[in-house]
Amino acid sequence: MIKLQKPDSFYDVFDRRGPDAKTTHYCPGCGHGTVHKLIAEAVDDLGVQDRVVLCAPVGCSVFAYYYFDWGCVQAAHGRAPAVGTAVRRVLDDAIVMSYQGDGDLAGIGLGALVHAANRGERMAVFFVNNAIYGMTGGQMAPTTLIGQRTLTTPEGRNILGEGHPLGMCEIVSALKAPVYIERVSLGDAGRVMKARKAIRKALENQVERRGFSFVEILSPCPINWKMTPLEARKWLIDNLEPAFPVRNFRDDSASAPAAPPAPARPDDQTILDLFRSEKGDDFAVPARTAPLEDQMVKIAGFGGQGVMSAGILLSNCVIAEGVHATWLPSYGPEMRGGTAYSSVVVSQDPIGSPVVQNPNVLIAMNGPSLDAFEDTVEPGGLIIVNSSLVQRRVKRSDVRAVHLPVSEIARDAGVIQAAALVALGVYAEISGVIAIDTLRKVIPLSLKKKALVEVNLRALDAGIASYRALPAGG
Ligand SMILES: Cc1ncc(C[n+]2csc(CCOP(=O)(O)OP(=O)(O)O)c2C)c(N)n1
Ligand code: SF4
Repeated sequence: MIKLQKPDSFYDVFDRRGPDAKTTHYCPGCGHGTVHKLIAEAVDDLGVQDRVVLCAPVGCSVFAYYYFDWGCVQAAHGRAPAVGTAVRRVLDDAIVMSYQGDGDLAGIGLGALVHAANRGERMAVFFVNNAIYGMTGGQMAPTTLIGQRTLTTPEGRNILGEGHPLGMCEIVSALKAPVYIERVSLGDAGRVMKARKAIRKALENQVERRGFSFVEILSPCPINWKMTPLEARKWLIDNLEPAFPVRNFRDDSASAPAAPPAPARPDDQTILDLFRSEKGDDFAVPARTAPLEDQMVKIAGFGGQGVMSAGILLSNCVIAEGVHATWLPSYGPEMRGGTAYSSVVVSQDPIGSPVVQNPNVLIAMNGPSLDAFEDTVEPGGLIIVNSSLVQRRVKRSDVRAVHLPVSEIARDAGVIQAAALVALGVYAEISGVIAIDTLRKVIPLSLKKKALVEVNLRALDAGIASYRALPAGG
């Protein structure tokens, strides 16, 4: 049934920035609005609005989330299929779709698209092909036609310099996994009705848990084609359609097997029990009872200082005490001697993101780390500085700074590689984030070489003793 009214899947008001922006931001005659409407109507009809997660692109449709009243994730340029893959893996029941332009999908994001298609990710990809980079003002796109004039091909696209237009349905058709592949057009009302059907089919496949669907929609960009909306529709039919034939490329929807439901994910208690049982029957640490403020920890230094293993150790201790933790490693691009840091988030509530942008705890194991991250620390936060290698003091006056020669302490204890562990012990001592006793129990389980247990524990104790011996305030 065709409804001549706003789909429920659209917000009532497109409340973008400020009081004045309450309408669509698309140019007159743009195809994006039409495609939005077709998708919103299909979702309404299928009754799945509450389950939709749309991975929005970079391009003119970057503001998709201002229009659609459902879950939206903004992906980096071209990476919507990769983000969709992640969403799919954690939300088994979601209706996952990506919405992408030609620069986004066929240019910068070609790899992400091809691999998602090749894996047969259970998602619907809506590819809006207007043969130009719309948002940035009309540069050549991978799908720009031979001879088509754009900002970057003022004489027209030339095969010799710029190659041939990429047929994305043709490329996706070369892969075995995709279930449904169709190219449609917005050239006139009849064509829009066919586009409507294809979009619906791709979403039905989602509802029925059937694989990867790809719908390419030839769409006008009057402003960058330098035409009126009517001229643009005609040009689309006369020029785009011959280069990109409108047709079905594959429809295995009826025969493709429906994905079985993913196994139920274990609850937090089960994960904790598993963790404890993996560590051995006699492993037990007291569960944490005192409330804990969220900790956003960055342990930064260079390779060989133990910044990664200190982060893992912290996370393991926290989990052993029954609290949530995430650990995220980050390595500099250098082969050797580059910066490396681990980010650890600790919270009594489930953690949404492992990224630590503004730590409330920074352990700076060398000078470049302090230089890079001192200003990012939250006011009132804690900075522990390895004064063996950092020549200067912390400049900030709105944070607590503790300067301790942790490399020397570790070396004197007999294990220079435990420098970050020494700093971690000091952090635990200052903050109470984990019990020192928990650290002492988890360290032996974390070390592959049992001969190193004793020296590591000695380094830990020496660090805590040095901290206690500091004048008040560190
Ligand atoms: C990493 C990165 N590179 C480049 C850009 C600039 N940029 C923004 S939109 C765009 C092209 C979008 O074109 P298309 O995907 O065809 O979508 P349309 O705007 O035509 O809908 C580019 C290159 C960016 N935002 N990020
Ligand atoms: S520039 Fe083109 S694609 Fe972008 S909103 Fe305008 S008409 Fe649409």
